[in-house]
Amino acid sequence: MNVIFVVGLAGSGKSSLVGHFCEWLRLNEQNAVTVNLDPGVSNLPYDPDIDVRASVDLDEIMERYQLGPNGGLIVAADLIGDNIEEIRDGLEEVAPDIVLVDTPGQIELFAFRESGPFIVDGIADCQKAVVYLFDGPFSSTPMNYVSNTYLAAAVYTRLLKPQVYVLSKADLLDEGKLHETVSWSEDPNRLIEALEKMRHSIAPLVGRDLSKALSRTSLTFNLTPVSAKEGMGFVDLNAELTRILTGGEELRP
Ligand SMILES: Nc1nc2c(ncn2[C@@H]2O[C@H](COP(=O)(O)OP(=O)(O)O)[C@@H](O)[C@H]2O)c(=O)[nH]1
Ligand SMILES: [Mg+2]
Repeated sequence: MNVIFVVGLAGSGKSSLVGHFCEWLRLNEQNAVTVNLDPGVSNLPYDPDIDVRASVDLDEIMERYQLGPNGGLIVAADLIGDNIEEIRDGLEEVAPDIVLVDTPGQIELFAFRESGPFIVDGIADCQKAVVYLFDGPFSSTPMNYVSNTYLAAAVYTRLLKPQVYVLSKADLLDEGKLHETVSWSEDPNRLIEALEKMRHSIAPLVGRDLSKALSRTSLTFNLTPVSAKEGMGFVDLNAELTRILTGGEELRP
């Protein structure tokens, strides 16, 4: 069994990717299942095989602790850790080859609370990977790209699992933008060039220093364009995951 956690900023397309990629895997005769770990979601674009909402009820938490939606989501995220045994047992029973895990809408509720790494460790004893989503339209400006790269690095320091990087919603980018954004992940000099073209007084300086730091720490990676909506890029994503899960890759971002 391989467990793949899909992580990214709120709205970056995690749930859509989990749903459509799972369908694609099944069409390709893979034994894949989905797990929803978002206690706050009301409408999912797929029907999860295992759903944390069965054991963590956001409305009930808000009522019991007299919390608003934000406080409720924080308590709910922490409670997922307490329910990890149930999810673990569910997975052992189904025994799939691939588990796609949809994580809570807000990235900090998963990656930056104690429960996140605890869930990653406790969900199963097997190979695990993280798919980190760079929201396509958001990440196609150089400054947003830089900040998202740092966030991806921060997620890595928290979860310590090999990461695969996806440029999501690729259907919303024209071909030029798409190639340019992907080129920044391959060559920090391209990113520095793009930052220098910006007409802002401080942003290019800050961005340039940050991107130089990125290149010094070898934070270059493959950014795989994917559109969950159009089913584009799944072959490449699958190849990246296979490479990282079976290739004995070094654990580095
Ligand atoms: N055009 C386009 N829209 C997408 C794609 N993936 C997600 N979306 C839209 O982006 C919004 C957020 O998606 P969702 O999967 O809920 O993001 P999450 O908050 O990260 O789980 C929704 O309106 C989706 O329909 C995609 O590949 N293409
Ligand atoms: Mg979601």
